[in-house]
Amino acid sequence: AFPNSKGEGLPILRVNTAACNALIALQGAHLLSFQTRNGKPLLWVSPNCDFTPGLALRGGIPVCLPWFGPNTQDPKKPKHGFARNRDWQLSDAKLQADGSAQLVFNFISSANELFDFDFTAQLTMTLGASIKLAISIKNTDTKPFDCSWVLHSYHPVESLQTVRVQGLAGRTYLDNLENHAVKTQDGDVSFPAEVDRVYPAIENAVRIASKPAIEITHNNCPSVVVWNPGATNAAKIADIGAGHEQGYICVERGAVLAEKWHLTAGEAKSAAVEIKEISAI
Ligand code: TA6
Repeated sequence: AFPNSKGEGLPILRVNTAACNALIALQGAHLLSFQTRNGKPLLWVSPNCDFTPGLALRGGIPVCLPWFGPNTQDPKKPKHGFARNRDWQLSDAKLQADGSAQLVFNFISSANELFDFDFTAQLTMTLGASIKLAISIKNTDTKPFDCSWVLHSYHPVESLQTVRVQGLAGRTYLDNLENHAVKTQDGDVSFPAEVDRVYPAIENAVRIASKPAIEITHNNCPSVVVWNPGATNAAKIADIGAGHEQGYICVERGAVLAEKWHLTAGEAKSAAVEIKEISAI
């Protein structure tokens, strides 16, 4: 368990194989760290992350669902849904023939005051030469619902001044800092100040040009979200803290805003992301 300042512990699974090392919190099926044997860490966790059970963890890959961002119907509901704050069940863990570890996590949610529908979610992590996350969400209710979600990954960067996100140049984005104003991305994404953007309809891979250099590929995740809070906001966010915005950027894949999923009664949809270290770009 990872203790917090009050000595309360959050249960953590440790994966140690010939291929990689990883840490996973059962809360949220939350991959906190990942590194191949000869590679660099691909995920960032805040030095001020609060490991109090039930609180969102700052870093790694939070799974945000059944909605992304503020709840559009009720701003009093928690941001990014509630799956990241609750325990998931580990239903299977095995070593595969290629040496990768595969873990399957399930989340079963009954209609509640936050979301009035029964649903289940499954996250399959395959950890070997890369991080592979496969997610499926099933409507187990008798009524249809809409849901939005992201795999909200935090990646370490060598320098916030020089890092670039490639694969989005010329694309349209919604600027969360200007009430979703529609803009066009001029060149690769850079981080001179706070950045909080949703790029819809991105089929291609995106790459983080830094050390490590990282490539993120996907299947069925149309939206890309890019976020860094900038210096002023980071200082105000307790579990980030002054200066720590320099250490990471979030490059997230999922289905948000107009690209949210509509699930009819009994329907399931799935998607996948692969995150891997690539040679310097
Ligand atoms: O994905 C970007 C974002 O929605 C930003 O607006 C930013 O606030 C971030 O997520 C973190 O949200 P959190 O609720 O984890 O503090």
